Amino acid sequence: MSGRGTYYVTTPIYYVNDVPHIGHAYTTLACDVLARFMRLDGRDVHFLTGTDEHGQKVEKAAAAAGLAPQAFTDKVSQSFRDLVKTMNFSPDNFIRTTEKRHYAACQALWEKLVEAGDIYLGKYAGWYSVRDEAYFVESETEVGSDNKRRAISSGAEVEWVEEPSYFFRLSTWGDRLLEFYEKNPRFIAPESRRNEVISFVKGGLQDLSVSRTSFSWGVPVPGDPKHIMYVWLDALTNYITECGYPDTGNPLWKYWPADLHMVGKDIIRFHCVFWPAFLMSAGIAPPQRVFAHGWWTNEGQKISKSLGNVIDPMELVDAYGLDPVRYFLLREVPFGNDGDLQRRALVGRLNGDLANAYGNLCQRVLSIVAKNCGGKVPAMGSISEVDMALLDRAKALLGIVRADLDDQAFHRALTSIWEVIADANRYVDAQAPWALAKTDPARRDTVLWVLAETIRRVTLLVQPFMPDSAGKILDQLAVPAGERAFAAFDRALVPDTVLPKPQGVFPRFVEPAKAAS
Ligand code: ME8
Repeated sequence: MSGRGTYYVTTPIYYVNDVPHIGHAYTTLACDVLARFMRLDGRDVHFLTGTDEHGQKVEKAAAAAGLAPQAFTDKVSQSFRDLVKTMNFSPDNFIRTTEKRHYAACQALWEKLVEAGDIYLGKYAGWYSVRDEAYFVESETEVGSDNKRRAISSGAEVEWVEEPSYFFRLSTWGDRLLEFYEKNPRFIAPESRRNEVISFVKGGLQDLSVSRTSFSWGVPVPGDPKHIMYVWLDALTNYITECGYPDTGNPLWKYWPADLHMVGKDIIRFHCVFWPAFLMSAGIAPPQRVFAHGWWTNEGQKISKSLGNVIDPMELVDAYGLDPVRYFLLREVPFGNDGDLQRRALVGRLNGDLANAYGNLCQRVLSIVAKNCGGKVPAMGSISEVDMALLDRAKALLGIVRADLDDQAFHRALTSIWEVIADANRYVDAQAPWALAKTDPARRDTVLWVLAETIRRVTLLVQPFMPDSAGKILDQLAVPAGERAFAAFDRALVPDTVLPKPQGVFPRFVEPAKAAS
């Protein structure tokens, strides 16, 4: 699929006030699967993740840890880089907002906004939530029974802030934003989020405070360093810092505008309202798409530090294995919806979809081949209608998965792949190759070839989701490294190729307590 150009996909950059949790792993996983898929599909991919290191929230967390902000962010940022390794993510770069080049990009963007006449000096008097790093009008807050005022959307406490501040004339951007959404129907997904953003903008926008003077951990405003930039203006800029901004001659500038910013549903307003307005004001093209995914709960409960039920992705991987966790997170819940993480469901998928369906198919076919066909890819004789039906279904998968991933419908892509796995399992049962050994060895070989070939196609498409496991299965089919990209999808296994000894790839999960007894 070369010739389809570049593909730039980004995760939000994560606050370093705390260590990574399942929400971070989920967002980056979705991007990782897209990046891997697009690379295999011949696209020139740039996949960016990183950490958001400025602002009051991080400054407070550093103080609580008794560390200077830079030392603190160095430490916590590392735990996000460790997560990249644990989860086998494949970013092309990991950006930090404390990098020098990022300061330069933020200040250059600021100057463009000033030149456009969209920045003025005023005074902010209103509510601010440090946890959300967001401003709220009073009607977006409520006072609880404990007499504390909180943001209704997030439940985070707000505090009254009154300080000199630069403002961005967001109030003048409403019509231009609505026109932009109208002309670019794919800009916000899923549809429910698009409607939410449109009605927010139609409700009228207020000018946005874009600098703070009451603390200092951030990027100084050019020409007025008492002010530091609002952390969201700073953070959003990371996406263009990476491409070399303001140097649009930088070789990485070819990736802008980004194909996709993946975000959680809580940060859609920043990405779909503020960000395109900043960019259009500065004369820069907005990104092509923002997808807002849902939130996980833990066994039915909202995840929160105070409830002590934060899910550590590393722990999940230790308990269930990396690829099963990657599979489960994207298969269990229609992407875009909220989901509940239940261990019972995870084990069900691991044993059902992975061990019984896919693992068993590979194991059955490859061990019969090893025993009966001299450990070589069997000879393909004449192909019957049933053989062709299975081969055709496997062949059609690439187009189906490509279309699903264009819509970020990971669950649909996986469902389609697993339907072919189920077809292949039914075909094994119906054709019973073990029974053909004596009566019709040529037919047995053909059946086994059809199955091995189906496993090859399916596994090529499983690679982005479960890279290690798919790699092991392709090794067992002796598919050369150079034939694992989708350009080789329509080639076929070559009879007589020597195969390594088969080995199970998806063991059944047995509860540790039961395993010990
Ligand atoms: O928002 N389930 O960073 P962050 C799923 N620095 N996703 C969840 C989740 C859950 N239970 N909890 C959180 C920021 N998330 C900013 C981004 S980008 C220019 C700046 C997701 O570390 C959440 O939706 O607070 C968000 O997308 C991501 O974790 C990071 O949040």
